[in-house]
Amino acid sequence: MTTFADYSEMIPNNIDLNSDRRLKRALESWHPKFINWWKNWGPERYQENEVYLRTAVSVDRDGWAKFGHVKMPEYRWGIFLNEQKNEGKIGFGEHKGQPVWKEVPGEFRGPLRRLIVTQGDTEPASVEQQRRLAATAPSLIDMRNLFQINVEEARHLWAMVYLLMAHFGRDGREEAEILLDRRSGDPDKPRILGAFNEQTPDWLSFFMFTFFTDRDGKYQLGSLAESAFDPLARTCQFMLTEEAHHMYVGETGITRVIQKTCETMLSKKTDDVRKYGIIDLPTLQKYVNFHFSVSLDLFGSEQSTNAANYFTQGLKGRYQEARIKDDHKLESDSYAITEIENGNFKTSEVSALSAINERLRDDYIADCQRGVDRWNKVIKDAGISFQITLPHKAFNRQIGNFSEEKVSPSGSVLSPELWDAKRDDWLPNDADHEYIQSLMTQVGEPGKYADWIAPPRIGINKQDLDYPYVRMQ
Ligand code: BYC
Repeated sequence: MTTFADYSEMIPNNIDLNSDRRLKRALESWHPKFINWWKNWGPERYQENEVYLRTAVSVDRDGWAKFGHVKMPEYRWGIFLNEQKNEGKIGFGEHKGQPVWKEVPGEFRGPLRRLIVTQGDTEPASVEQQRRLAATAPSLIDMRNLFQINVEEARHLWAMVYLLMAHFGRDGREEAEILLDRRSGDPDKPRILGAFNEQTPDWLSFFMFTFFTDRDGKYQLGSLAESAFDPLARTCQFMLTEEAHHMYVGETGITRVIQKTCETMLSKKTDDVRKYGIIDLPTLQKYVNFHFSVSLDLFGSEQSTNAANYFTQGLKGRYQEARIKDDHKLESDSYAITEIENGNFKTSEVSALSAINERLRDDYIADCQRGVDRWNKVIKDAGISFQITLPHKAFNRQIGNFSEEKVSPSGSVLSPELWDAKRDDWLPNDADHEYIQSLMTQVGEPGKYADWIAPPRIGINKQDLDYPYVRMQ
């Protein structure tokens, strides 16, 4: 076990942790509980293996990505705030132009705590969802990427716990404990948001999750990164640099699956690639349908008083608020939202403030579409006529206007009976899950890959592809 001269060295930070005795004490008492959670609910096995991980030791260019082999429980989970931007002025809402808040204003304690807890809850949830995947990793580089994502999600938990402990007193310390107690998928103490109680049982689901659900993280963190509560804004700005890598793992993971599928379709001259142990494109489409629709729910209802209040109060902005050309108050603006009336889609203009969630969801959809276009280019370049499509916004929704409706992926409003009869054509069914599961076997030799996925284009941090990214003994 590595020993450190002081706690601040163990927890790399730019918050001057050593001089804040109360915060340091609170974190020191939470730390062993976190490690206990990590050992019990973090990656199953491999805790004693050395993994080639990136650690952030400072926010500057040289410090945010230090690479080296470490055992995961000895990872240095740090706490970082980005440098101040916007000259310290609030960028939107009724306090626009006023100085940002260094402390939580009394009247916004409740909603800010709620936002931070909701964000914080997703981080350990995703680690719990992914804890069994190493046993079926398609290569060592993939296993390493999984662990990198896991330690960084845990660091994001630290980031939210820091905010709770530094700014919310005893309530914050209690919330920090509860963040370790809720459990993904546990009916008695579930994680807060729907998608974080779903299973991630296989690597196709993992790549889809990191493409679609981590992208919700990008948009939600992007909105919190605008907050008038300065420590929250700057914490989220730093988290976004890590989030980008998670989405990269998802996007390139699916690209590699598509490459292998297309190669096999061409060499074997058939669409029916399952008999060769390859993932067929229609199955991939079903996984897209599932992960996209579940992730759309994470944006909340189309019209939300919570969201309107968060914006007006300056707690949560829009994605890249400063780049939007309007008054940043939205008091007299409108936004188009869609609902279903008597079996038909109907679009109407509503107050832009109430539709903040919908606008963020639309930004997210456009971003997903850009990724899907890149996947389709791989298929097209192979000369295969198949297109992956995002299902209609109303398909398979549990939250908001469409939660009581039955809509097909192409956007037809259907009777519940008809929808149920078609469900297995649109979403992964038991046989699909079983087939994908049957492909999942671990490949633990450097430079070797499972048959259903192509090798990545490049290694990590300029290392070769056959570098020992995880030391297996
Ligand atoms: N599941 O007014 P509404 C990430 C609740 S991902 C369950 O429409 P609001 C990551 C809602 O709480 C990013 N419940 O919603 C990715 C409310 O409850 P109450 C996570 C839901 O408040 C991968 C009621 O329904 N960060 O970082 O405007 C790996 C009415 O809701 C759901 C955040 O989400 C749901 N899907 O918006 C690791 C940012 N949706 O009041 C990490 C913080 C809504 O009736 N969170 N409800 O009890 C927020 O900004 C907001 O809470 C939400 C909801 C956008 C989630």
